[in-house]
Amino acid sequence: MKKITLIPVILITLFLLSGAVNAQEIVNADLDGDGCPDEIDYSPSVTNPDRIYVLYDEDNFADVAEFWQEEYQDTCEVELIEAADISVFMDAWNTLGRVDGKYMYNIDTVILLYHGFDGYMIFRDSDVLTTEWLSNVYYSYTIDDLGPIMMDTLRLNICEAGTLERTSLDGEYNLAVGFLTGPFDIGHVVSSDGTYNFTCEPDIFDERSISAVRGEEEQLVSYSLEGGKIVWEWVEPVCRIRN
Ligand SMILES: [Ca+2]
Ligand SMILES: [Ca+2]
Repeated sequence: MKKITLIPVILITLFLLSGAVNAQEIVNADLDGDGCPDEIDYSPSVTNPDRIYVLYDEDNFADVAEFWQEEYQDTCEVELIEAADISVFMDAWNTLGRVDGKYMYNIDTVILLYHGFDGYMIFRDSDVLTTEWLSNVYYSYTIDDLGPIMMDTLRLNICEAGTLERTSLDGEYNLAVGFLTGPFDIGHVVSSDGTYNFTCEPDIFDERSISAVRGEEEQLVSYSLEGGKIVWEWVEPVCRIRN
């Protein structure tokens, strides 16, 4: 009598277990292979279009933001986001690529236009965002306070954000390495070893220029991780000074 009642119980248990496995597979599924799991993908059956975001200090770099929009708008949709206040910046960062909390866009590139110095970037009212090793000195927020994000390239158009002296693994990271090794998934971080200089003449395109300058040399560096190790290489600026 007992055996007869056990059989359906075993069958139901097996059915539920197989259902649980299938449910797990469904949770992890990425139907369109765009890196966003179906459950958080706004359109799970459509590959998310690429988008470039420019987050910038509108008090100081509004013209530079327009330059970047013009530079890229023919190849990719570019969205400018005014974020001179650090609270606005953090809220914006945490929703990049998303609509109603779900991913609609693949983040190709994020460009940050801010004043900065060795190890931190500066916002309105002198708020700063730092790497962890400076947080006791200039405490405002650290990179690790930002939410997780996935992107191909992060461009830090910020002075001293990519100083080569700050690339060791002892924790005294520059901003670029801080972002690269932070709680994010970023392919490359392009930044400057020295002062980041942008001269911009709005009426004469040929005199617009972008360069990272230390003395006579341009010093743009691209950082990436290979097998957990930080590697870097010099890269050309998007456009050069034209005299
Ligand atoms: Ca997907
Ligand atoms: Ca999709």
